[in-house]
Amino acid sequence: MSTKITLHHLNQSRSDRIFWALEELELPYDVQTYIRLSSRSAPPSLKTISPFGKAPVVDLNGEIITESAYIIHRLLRLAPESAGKNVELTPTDDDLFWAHFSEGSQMNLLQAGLIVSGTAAAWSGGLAARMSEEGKAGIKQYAGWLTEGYLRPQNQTNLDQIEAFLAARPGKFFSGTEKPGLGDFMMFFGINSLLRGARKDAGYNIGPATLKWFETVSARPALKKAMDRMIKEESAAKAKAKL
Ligand SMILES: N[C@@H](CCC(=O)N[C@@H](CS)C(=O)NCC(=O)O)C(=O)O
Repeated sequence: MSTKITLHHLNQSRSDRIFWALEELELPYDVQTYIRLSSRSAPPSLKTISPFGKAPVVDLNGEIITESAYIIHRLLRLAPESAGKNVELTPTDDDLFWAHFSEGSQMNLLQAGLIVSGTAAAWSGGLAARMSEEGKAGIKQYAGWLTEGYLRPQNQTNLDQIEAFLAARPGKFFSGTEKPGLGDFMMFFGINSLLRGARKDAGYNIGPATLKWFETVSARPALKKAMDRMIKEESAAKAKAKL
Protein backbone atom coordinates (compact mmCIF):
# COMPACT_ATOMS: atom_id res chain seq x y z
CA MET A 1 0.00 0.00 0.00
CA SER A 2 1.44 3.40 -0.89
CA THR A 3 1.86 5.96 1.89
CA LYS A 4 -0.59 8.85 1.96
CA ILE A 5 1.44 12.02 2.43
CA THR A 6 0.03 15.32 3.66
CA LEU A 7 2.30 18.34 3.98
CA HIS A 8 1.18 20.91 6.55
CA HIS A 9 2.63 24.07 5.05
CA LEU A 10 3.04 27.56 6.49
CA ASN A 11 3.57 30.39 4.01
CA GLN A 12 7.14 31.78 3.88
CA SER A 13 8.60 28.86 5.75
CA ARG A 14 10.95 25.91 5.65
CA SER A 15 8.14 23.92 4.04
CA ASP A 16 9.63 25.02 0.69
CA ARG A 17 12.31 22.35 1.24
CA ILE A 18 9.62 19.69 1.49
CA PHE A 19 7.72 20.79 -1.63
CA TRP A 20 10.99 20.54 -3.58
CA ALA A 21 11.96 17.15 -2.11
CA LEU A 22 8.48 15.69 -2.76
CA GLU A 23 8.58 16.75 -6.41
CA GLU A 24 12.12 15.44 -7.00
CA LEU A 25 11.19 12.19 -5.26
CA GLU A 26 8.09 11.72 -7.47
CA LEU A 27 5.86 11.31 -4.40
CA PRO A 28 2.19 12.37 -4.65
CA TYR A 29 1.03 14.53 -1.75
CA ASP A 30 -1.79 16.63 -0.35
CA VAL A 31 -1.22 20.05 1.16
CA GLN A 32 -2.87 21.76 4.09
CA THR A 33 -1.87 25.44 4.18
CA TYR A 34 -1.62 27.77 7.18
CA ILE A 35 -1.20 31.52 6.73
CA ARG A 36 1.00 33.50 9.10
CA LEU A 37 -0.71 35.96 11.45
CA SER A 38 0.15 39.67 11.17
CA SER A 39 2.71 39.07 13.98
CA ARG A 40 4.33 36.57 11.56
CA SER A 41 3.70 33.72 13.99
CA ALA A 42 2.01 30.56 12.77
CA PRO A 43 -1.75 30.42 13.49
CA PRO A 44 -2.74 28.41 16.60
CA SER A 45 -4.40 25.79 14.34
CA LEU A 46 -0.93 24.44 13.49
CA LYS A 47 -0.58 23.45 17.16
CA THR A 48 -3.49 21.06 16.75
CA ILE A 49 -1.33 19.14 14.23
CA SER A 50 2.01 19.28 16.07
CA PRO A 51 2.61 20.54 19.63
CA PHE A 52 5.54 22.68 18.38
CA GLY A 53 3.14 24.70 16.22
CA LYS A 54 5.85 25.09 13.58
CA ALA A 55 6.13 24.12 9.93
CA PRO A 56 6.84 21.91 8.16
CA VAL A 57 4.81 19.03 9.55
CA VAL A 58 4.18 15.90 7.51
CA ASP A 59 1.52 13.28 8.02
CA LEU A 60 2.56 9.83 6.74
CA ASN A 61 -0.49 7.56 6.86
CA GLY A 62 -1.47 9.22 10.17
CA GLU A 63 2.04 9.39 11.65
CA ILE A 64 2.91 13.01 12.37
CA ILE A 65 6.55 13.94 11.82
CA THR A 66 8.41 17.24 12.22
CA GLU A 67 11.92 18.71 11.62
CA SER A 68 12.64 19.25 7.95
CA ALA A 69 15.81 17.12 7.86
CA TYR A 70 14.04 14.20 9.52
CA ILE A 71 11.03 14.61 7.23
CA ILE A 72 13.27 14.48 4.15
CA HIS A 73 15.14 11.47 5.57
CA ARG A 74 11.80 9.64 5.82
CA LEU A 75 10.66 10.77 2.35
CA LEU A 76 13.92 9.55 0.76
CA ARG A 77 13.05 6.07 2.02
CA LEU A 78 9.61 6.23 0.37
CA ALA A 79 10.88 7.34 -3.02
CA PRO A 80 10.55 5.01 -6.01
CA GLU A 81 13.82 3.71 -7.49
CA SER A 82 13.24 5.84 -10.60
CA ALA A 83 13.80 9.02 -8.53
CA GLY A 84 17.37 7.85 -7.95
CA LYS A 85 18.21 8.94 -11.51
CA ASN A 86 18.01 12.57 -10.41
CA VAL A 87 18.53 12.56 -6.63
CA GLU A 88 20.93 10.97 -4.11
CA LEU A 89 18.44 8.67 -2.37
CA THR A 90 21.03 7.65 0.24
CA PRO A 91 22.51 10.73 1.92
CA THR A 92 26.25 11.17 1.38
CA ASP A 93 28.54 12.39 4.18
CA ASP A 94 28.40 15.86 2.59
CA ASP A 95 24.57 15.71 2.58
CA LEU A 96 24.60 14.95 6.29
CA PHE A 97 27.10 17.70 7.03
CA TRP A 98 25.07 20.36 5.19
CA ALA A 99 21.75 19.12 6.60
CA HIS A 100 23.13 19.63 10.13
CA PHE A 101 24.83 22.88 9.16
CA SER A 102 21.65 24.36 7.66
CA GLU A 103 19.66 24.21 10.90
CA GLY A 104 22.44 24.03 13.49
CA SER A 105 24.73 26.78 12.18
CA GLN A 106 23.08 28.79 9.43
CA MET A 107 19.39 29.14 10.27
CA ASN A 108 19.78 29.77 14.00
CA LEU A 109 21.94 32.84 13.30
CA LEU A 110 19.84 34.07 10.37
CA GLN A 111 16.71 33.62 12.48
CA ALA A 112 18.27 35.54 15.37
CA GLY A 113 18.96 38.42 12.96
CA LEU A 114 15.31 38.62 11.87
CA ILE A 115 14.06 38.41 15.45
CA VAL A 116 16.43 41.13 16.68
CA SER A 117 15.72 43.57 13.84
CA GLY A 118 11.96 42.86 13.81
CA THR A 119 11.45 43.18 17.57
CA ALA A 120 13.73 46.22 17.89
CA ALA A 121 11.75 48.00 15.16
CA ALA A 122 8.44 47.05 16.81
CA TRP A 123 9.54 48.19 20.29
CA SER A 124 11.10 51.45 19.18
CA GLY A 125 8.05 51.99 16.96
CA GLY A 126 5.71 51.95 19.97
CA LEU A 127 4.92 48.30 20.80
CA ALA A 128 6.09 48.91 24.37
CA ALA A 129 3.63 51.68 25.18
CA ARG A 130 5.33 53.49 28.03
CA MET A 131 8.90 53.36 26.82
CA SER A 132 10.87 56.61 27.08
CA GLU A 133 12.69 58.09 24.10
CA GLU A 134 16.00 57.14 25.81
CA GLY A 135 14.76 53.58 26.18
CA LYS A 136 13.85 53.41 22.47
CA ALA A 137 17.24 54.81 21.51
CA GLY A 138 18.93 52.23 23.75
CA ILE A 139 17.05 49.40 22.06
CA LYS A 140 18.03 50.65 18.62
CA GLN A 141 21.66 50.95 19.68
CA TYR A 142 21.75 47.46 21.21
CA ALA A 143 20.03 45.89 18.18
CA GLY A 144 22.46 47.65 15.84
CA TRP A 145 25.45 46.43 17.82
CA LEU A 146 24.10 42.86 18.00
CA THR A 147 23.33 42.77 14.29
CA GLU A 148 26.43 44.46 12.91
CA GLY A 149 29.00 43.53 15.55
CA TYR A 150 28.00 39.94 16.20
CA LEU A 151 25.44 38.34 13.88
CA ARG A 152 26.50 39.78 10.52
CA PRO A 153 30.17 38.67 10.71
CA GLN A 154 29.13 35.17 11.77
CA ASN A 155 26.51 34.89 9.04
CA GLN A 156 29.04 36.09 6.48
CA THR A 157 31.58 33.47 7.66
CA ASN A 158 28.92 30.80 7.12
CA LEU A 159 28.20 32.11 3.62
CA ASP A 160 31.93 32.19 2.82
CA GLN A 161 32.28 28.54 3.86
CA ILE A 162 29.29 27.59 1.69
CA GLU A 163 30.93 29.41 -1.21
CA ALA A 164 34.30 27.70 -0.62
CA PHE A 165 32.69 24.23 -0.64
CA LEU A 166 30.79 24.82 -3.89
CA ALA A 167 33.67 26.66 -5.60
CA ALA A 168 35.95 23.68 -4.97
CA ARG A 169 33.44 21.34 -6.67
CA PRO A 170 32.27 22.94 -9.93
CA GLY A 171 29.09 21.34 -11.29
CA LYS A 172 28.44 19.49 -8.05
CA PHE A 173 25.79 19.88 -5.39
CA PHE A 174 25.85 20.04 -1.58
CA SER A 175 25.68 16.24 -1.80
CA GLY A 176 29.24 16.47 -3.20
CA THR A 177 28.08 14.59 -6.32
CA GLU A 178 26.40 15.35 -9.66
CA LYS A 179 22.94 14.81 -8.10
CA PRO A 180 21.32 16.92 -5.38
CA GLY A 181 20.44 15.27 -2.09
CA LEU A 182 19.35 15.91 1.49
CA GLY A 183 21.99 18.66 1.90
CA ASP A 184 20.65 20.55 -1.12
CA PHE A 185 17.02 20.37 -0.02
CA MET A 186 18.03 21.62 3.42
CA MET A 187 20.32 24.41 2.21
CA PHE A 188 17.68 25.69 -0.21
CA PHE A 189 15.63 27.48 2.45
CA GLY A 190 18.40 29.72 3.81
CA ILE A 191 19.93 30.56 0.44
CA ASN A 192 16.52 31.17 -1.16
CA SER A 193 15.53 33.46 1.71
CA LEU A 194 18.73 35.50 1.21
CA LEU A 195 18.34 35.75 -2.55
CA ARG A 196 14.57 35.91 -3.04
CA GLY A 197 12.78 35.80 0.30
CA ALA A 198 12.50 37.54 3.66
CA ARG A 199 16.27 38.29 3.85
CA LYS A 200 16.86 39.46 0.29
CA ASP A 201 17.85 42.98 1.33
CA ALA A 202 20.11 41.90 4.18
CA GLY A 203 23.22 42.92 2.25
CA TYR A 204 25.37 39.79 2.52
CA ASN A 205 28.12 38.96 0.07
CA ILE A 206 27.01 35.82 -1.74
CA GLY A 207 29.69 34.38 -4.01
CA PRO A 208 29.48 33.23 -7.66
CA ALA A 209 29.55 29.48 -6.91
CA THR A 210 26.59 29.86 -4.53
CA LEU A 211 24.72 31.95 -7.10
CA LYS A 212 25.47 29.31 -9.75
CA TRP A 213 24.14 26.54 -7.46
CA PHE A 214 20.98 28.55 -6.91
CA GLU A 215 20.54 29.16 -10.64
CA THR A 216 21.09 25.45 -11.36
CA VAL A 217 18.58 24.20 -8.80
CA SER A 218 16.05 26.91 -9.72
CA ALA A 219 16.11 25.64 -13.34
CA ARG A 220 15.25 22.07 -12.31
CA PRO A 221 11.71 21.14 -13.44
CA ALA A 222 10.95 19.62 -10.01
CA LEU A 223 11.80 22.84 -8.19
CA LYS A 224 9.74 24.91 -10.63
CA LYS A 225 6.82 22.52 -10.17
CA ALA A 226 7.25 22.67 -6.38
CA MET A 227 7.21 26.48 -6.28
CA ASP A 228 4.18 26.62 -8.61
CA ARG A 229 2.30 24.18 -6.40
CA MET A 230 3.26 26.11 -3.26
CA ILE A 231 1.99 29.41 -4.72
CA LYS A 232 -1.22 27.75 -5.92
CA GLU A 233 -1.87 26.20 -2.49
CA GLU A 234 -1.22 29.51 -0.71
CA SER A 235 -3.52 31.44 -3.06
CA ALA A 236 -6.30 28.88 -2.56
CA ALA A 237 -5.91 29.06 1.25
CA LYS A 238 -5.94 32.88 1.22
CA ALA A 239 -9.02 32.95 -1.02
CA LYS A 240 -10.82 30.47 1.26
CA ALA A 241 -9.96 32.52 4.36
CA LYS A 242 -10.87 35.75 2.47
CA LEU A 243 -7.42 37.23 3.29
N1 LIG B 1 14.10 23.06 12.91
C1 LIG B 1 12.75 23.14 12.39
C2 LIG B 1 12.34 24.59 12.39
C3 LIG B 1 10.86 24.80 12.20
C4 LIG B 1 10.52 26.29 12.23
O1 LIG B 1 11.10 27.10 12.96
N2 LIG B 1 9.52 26.69 11.40
C5 LIG B 1 9.12 28.07 11.30
C6 LIG B 1 8.92 28.46 9.84
S1 LIG B 1 10.34 28.49 8.90
C7 LIG B 1 7.77 28.32 11.93
O2 LIG B 1 6.89 27.46 11.84
N3 LIG B 1 7.55 29.51 12.50
C8 LIG B 1 6.29 29.95 12.97
C9 LIG B 1 6.26 30.29 14.43
O3 LIG B 1 7.30 30.17 15.09
O4 LIG B 1 5.20 30.70 14.91
C10 LIG B 1 12.70 22.49 11.00
O5 LIG B 1 13.75 22.40 10.35
O6 LIG B 1 11.64 22.05 10.55
